[in-house]
Amino acid sequence: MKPLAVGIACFPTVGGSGVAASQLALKLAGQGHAVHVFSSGLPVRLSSTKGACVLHRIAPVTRPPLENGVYALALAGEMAAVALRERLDLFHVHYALPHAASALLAQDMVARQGGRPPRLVTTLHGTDVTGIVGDRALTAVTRHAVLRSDAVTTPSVWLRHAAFENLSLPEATAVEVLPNFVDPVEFHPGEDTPALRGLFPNLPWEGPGRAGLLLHASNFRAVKRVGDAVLAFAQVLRSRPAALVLVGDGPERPAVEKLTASLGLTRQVAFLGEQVQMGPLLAQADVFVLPSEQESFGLAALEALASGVPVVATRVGGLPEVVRHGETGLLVPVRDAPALAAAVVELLSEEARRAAMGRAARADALARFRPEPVVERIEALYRRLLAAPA
Ligand code: GMT
Repeated sequence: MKPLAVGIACFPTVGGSGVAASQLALKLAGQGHAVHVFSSGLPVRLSSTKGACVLHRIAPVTRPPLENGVYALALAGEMAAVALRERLDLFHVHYALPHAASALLAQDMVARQGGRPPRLVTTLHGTDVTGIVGDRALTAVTRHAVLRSDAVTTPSVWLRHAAFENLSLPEATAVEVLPNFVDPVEFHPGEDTPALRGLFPNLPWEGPGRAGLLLHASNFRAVKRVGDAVLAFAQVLRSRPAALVLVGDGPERPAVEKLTASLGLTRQVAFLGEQVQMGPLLAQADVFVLPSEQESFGLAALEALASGVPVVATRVGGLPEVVRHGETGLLVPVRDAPALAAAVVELLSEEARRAAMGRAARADALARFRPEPVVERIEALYRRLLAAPA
């Protein structure tokens, strides 16, 4: 079949939508499609795979009086220019705003210049739908962009419902659930590399009653409730020796560091900052903790599962679609550090059960979230749109 020319717009940061978009870009490029990525920087997960996709970096506009909010327009201009030059078949944008609005403008520009406007696929990711509630203007623009898209997808059934509700979409709107996926080669159970444990040389890492290694990774936004992981960890320490590794960076990090210090835990908690290679880190953990207030899917949790690590997460959003309670991890109420701690202690205390859950986690991640079937469905969606009359 004829290779496609696809333009993918996404954020470059470590947030889940940028990761999902980068993984898709690489898979599509690997199948021979021409993939153009539009972003304000090099998306982290694309950094080690130079050349597979063409990056169109949208520079910030700093010229007065245009420095405020013109990114979306600069993005539209570049998307239109590339679409005309490279004859793009589709735009696939990740995270509704500003990307879908920019794509609509780019489509219009292409048509005005006599080109064939690329079809528009919008993938909603989470806070683009849940974080704008109460903001009438942004809700209206998101709704418009969704209704004008040729296809709309969400990574979970939960987010599909939320999109209908929050954006007041007509019942007939086609929104397809296409889950995020995980690369089982990049994320796999590790040989027993002790690097992370080496950060805590005074803990007993061997024998019965050995210490447990907890890991959390996120963009440290308020919605992640990273402080709950620290509060729960303090309670875990009352039952067993353990260490907590926090990966990522973001607005809440100073507050979480302050909380850690105020609890006297600086020697048992390590802040690693942003990391590109998550696979080898995850594989060393005993339990992955995700205390989020909201999570449309929880890609970080899926990466932990694929690494053979059971997940203790909150029972919110799409997380129950990813983590099977009692089989691949444990789900607890949100804002409940004691429940989080009890679930972690339960897993750390029952070594054989935790190991069995880790195996089940890997098997389930491979059974339900392998890249190939999802990428096949995305490609089929693209071809369906291109076959339909414009
Ligand atoms: O807010 C974030 O966590 C970042 C956000 C993003 O779009 O960058 O993540 C969302 O998309 C991910 C990929 O689909 C999902 O795994 C996350 O659950 C989702 N985050 C939220 O819904 C809070």
